[in-house]
Amino acid sequence: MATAKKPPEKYPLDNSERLDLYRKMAQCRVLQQRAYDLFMQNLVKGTTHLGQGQEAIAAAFGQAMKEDDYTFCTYRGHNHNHMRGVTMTEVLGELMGRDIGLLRGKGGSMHLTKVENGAMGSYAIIGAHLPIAAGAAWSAQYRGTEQVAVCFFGDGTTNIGTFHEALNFAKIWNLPVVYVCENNAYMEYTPIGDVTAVPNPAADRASAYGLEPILVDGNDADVMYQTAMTAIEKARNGGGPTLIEALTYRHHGHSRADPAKYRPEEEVKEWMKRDPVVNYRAKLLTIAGIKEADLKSIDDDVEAMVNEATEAAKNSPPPPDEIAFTDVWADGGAQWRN
Ligand SMILES: Cc1ncc(C[n+]2csc(CCOP(=O)(O)OP(=O)(O)O)c2C)c(N)n1
Ligand SMILES: [Mg+2]
Repeated sequence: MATAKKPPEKYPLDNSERLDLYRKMAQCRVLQQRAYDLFMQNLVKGTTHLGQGQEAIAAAFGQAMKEDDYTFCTYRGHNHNHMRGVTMTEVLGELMGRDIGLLRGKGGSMHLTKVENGAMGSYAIIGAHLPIAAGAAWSAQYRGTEQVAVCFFGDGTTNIGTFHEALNFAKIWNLPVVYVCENNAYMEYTPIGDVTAVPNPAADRASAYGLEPILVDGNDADVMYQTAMTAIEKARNGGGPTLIEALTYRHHGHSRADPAKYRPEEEVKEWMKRDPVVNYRAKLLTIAGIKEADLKSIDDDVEAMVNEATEAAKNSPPPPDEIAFTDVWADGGAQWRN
């Protein structure tokens, strides 16, 4: 059984980089919170899967990745897309079905994709994107571009066949890909431990694919940054794939339909004490040269950013008919059924 370890601090951050990492986490937090509020106001169409509590992982990778690297993520992917430069307006507009949205309001929460930014899709089919990420990494290897593919998925996904197939291919072809299992302890409503043969669903299986077991605190932004940099640099320098299991917790239910009553109160309380955003903010205040005013100014900026995005999304109309009926299966007629 693997145990969570702190990676060595090979990539030290200076104060401005630390503040940048905090800003990224704060952006993710307010974006998710605003998506929740808009859902409660009945302004979001369809469901949403939020990532409050898991921000350190998205933000640390956002900081560690280069502009032309690839991100593959799940339906819980607002933060991962935002960290690749998808704006808050594009995310909120999309959730609200507005023309200003990333996909002009036609994709919704679970399909955020911006290929020109390397945000290669949010996948709602569990495990679907793991082999696709291997394919993107293979393409980068073949073209010799030094791009790295990073693929985020949940603990439940480790019990799907594609997890095992993708890892095997990644290893035998020595692909520049980083697989990041965000172990938030639950797959929809089921504790992962109830349905999995090993305690750490990703790390305990790494050796089956010739990989080092890596189990880290996914709520510690500094740990996540060191882990991300180590894996990405290894991939970029021809060292092949890495599988990371990052321990974390989602603050809310699986999706907006889920009040999450199945989680023991004590467990929720314990994890709320390990809030990645609150704790990183507190940690930064203990570092020489960082002051409350620096953090407050970030908090204010981020609040202004999300307010502006909310207004822009609310003021945008739905897509016009000629857009609404293109790039969809039906094209307005029934011909496709024949
Ligand atoms: C192939 C497939 N089977 C089942 C589902 C239904 N489903 C949606 S989310 C989910 C749980 C996934 O849990 P996990 O991988 O831990 O991700 P998390 O939601 O916790 O981020 C399931 C079973 C699906 N989308 N795709
Ligand atoms: Mg999960």
